[in-house]
Amino acid sequence: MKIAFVSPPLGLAQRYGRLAPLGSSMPSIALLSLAAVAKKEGFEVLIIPADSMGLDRERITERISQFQPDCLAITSTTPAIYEAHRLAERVKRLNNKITTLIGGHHISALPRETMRHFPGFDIGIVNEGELTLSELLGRLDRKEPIEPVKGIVFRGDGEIVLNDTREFIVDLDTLPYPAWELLEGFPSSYYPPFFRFKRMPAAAIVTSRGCPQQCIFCSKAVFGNHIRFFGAEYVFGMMELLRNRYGVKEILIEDDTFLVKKERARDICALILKNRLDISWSCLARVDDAEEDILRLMKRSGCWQIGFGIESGSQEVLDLAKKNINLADARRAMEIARKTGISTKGFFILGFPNDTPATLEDTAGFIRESSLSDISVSFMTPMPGTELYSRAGELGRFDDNWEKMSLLNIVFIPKGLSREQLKKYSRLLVRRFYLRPKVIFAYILRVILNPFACVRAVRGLWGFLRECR
Ligand code: B12
Ligand code: SF4
Repeated sequence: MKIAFVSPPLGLAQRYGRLAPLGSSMPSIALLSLAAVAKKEGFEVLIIPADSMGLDRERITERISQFQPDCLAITSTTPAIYEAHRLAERVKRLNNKITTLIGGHHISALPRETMRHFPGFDIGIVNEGELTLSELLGRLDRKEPIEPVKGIVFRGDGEIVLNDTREFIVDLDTLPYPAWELLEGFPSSYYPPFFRFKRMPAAAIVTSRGCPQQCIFCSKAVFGNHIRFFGAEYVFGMMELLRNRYGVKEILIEDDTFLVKKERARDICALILKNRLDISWSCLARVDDAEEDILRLMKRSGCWQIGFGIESGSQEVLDLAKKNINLADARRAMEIARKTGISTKGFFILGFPNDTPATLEDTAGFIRESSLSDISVSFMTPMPGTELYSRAGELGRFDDNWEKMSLLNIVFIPKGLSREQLKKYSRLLVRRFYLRPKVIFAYILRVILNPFACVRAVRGLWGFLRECR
């Protein structure tokens, strides 16, 4: 049996708006992991990372008609779900016998609604995918009924059937490494977001799944409320393979929060140092996990940037969002990073349910006084799979339009604010942070030292200036 794994053609402009030249074209980690499992099971596999390769529906269908798969396996977030469905319908028109599978955060958050809304999907895979996919493909291949497969949603006799949830994988190290060997043009054809790399080529990995925190704006649909880890040896093995076989020099660790288990992080750094693996890397962490000794070790092993989800400069806002951090922790984490020579990127959100002009001023003030090297500002988006999704209508004006939920559009306006105010503060924050001599100088220096960033910097500058207006 042949399976084509595809990410929907959600272009950079749809994801990043005017800042498209600064966006990311990294291939989906989910598809790489799932394709590796299908390949191990003996299936013939093709990966089409359409969003990363900038392919439109027509060019994807061309590739699909050449490959002639039995199954089309699509991954999708919420904003990509309409594109995912357009693709599924198009492929069905091409050959009605192709079984279309859909997995990822959106179907996991809203299994029945999604199947009802999108008739072009035959089977939805809910939550973690590898074990379910492997059982499902086996059954489809042997032409056995799929009804007993846990973790799927499908069309029964005129009704949508949602099966029992599948248990999570107990030992993540039993999974094969992501199937980078199946990616056309890997690694040189794929690039990370602007300034999330020091060197090229780059690759993204995950070294854990899930997060034990309960922030009301973060989707828990796939990995639930707990965290599981790949072992340090497994993680180092992936890094070594990327460096030695593919020449990757930059690794983006895309875990929700890399430093939860510090002993493991220490072991990973120790393995990099012991084996003198020449890589630069970055990760995301919670501010309350930042400690000086581990950050020093990370720096020595090649870590140059940590992204912190600080979200707001108002403690009341953080408390209502169940972020479970305080602003003193955030300041302390930035100070430790500065001392250890690791650059920091802060993620902020505007439009929390209790945000007001005063709390947005607090956020602007916090950012301006911080030692952050970079920021990312987005609008509060109550995504399916988050606690906020079901309550958003009571807490403000909520446009439950999945296609618009890219974090760049305003879909939620809390009671204390207006759309104009949110837009105004978004521009103000960015302007106040970036249009400062020290930040401009640091950016010019980074572009000069980073030739890969030059062209994108020039192309992105115009969009950036229009964003600031
Ligand atoms: C890394 C990352 C990115 C990277 C992606 C890099 C890459 N190409 O992989 C970048 C920065 C580009 C990105 C962009 C966006 N992201 Co993002 N991202 C993540 C993050 C942190 C990790 C994703 C990941 O790789 N996980 C590891 C893999 C293995 O897990 P997975 O993707 O869930 O896949 C598993 C299952 O879902 C399932 N599965 C998935 N697809 C399929 C398909 C089939 C056929 C099957 C059988 C199973 C299956 O099996 C997989 C393995 O178990 C998650 C948070 C998280 N913890 O998941 C957010 C997350 C996925 N992103 C999110 C969002 C909102 C976005 C953006 C809209 C934001 C933006 N404007 O930039 C865009 C949308 C991009 C798109 N094309 O749709 C939300 C999605 C919420 C939702 N309801 O959809 C998340 C969950 C963050 C959050 N906590 O709220 N993102
Ligand atoms: S926002 Fe960060 S800390 Fe909060 S639940 Fe999501 S990953 Fe965990």
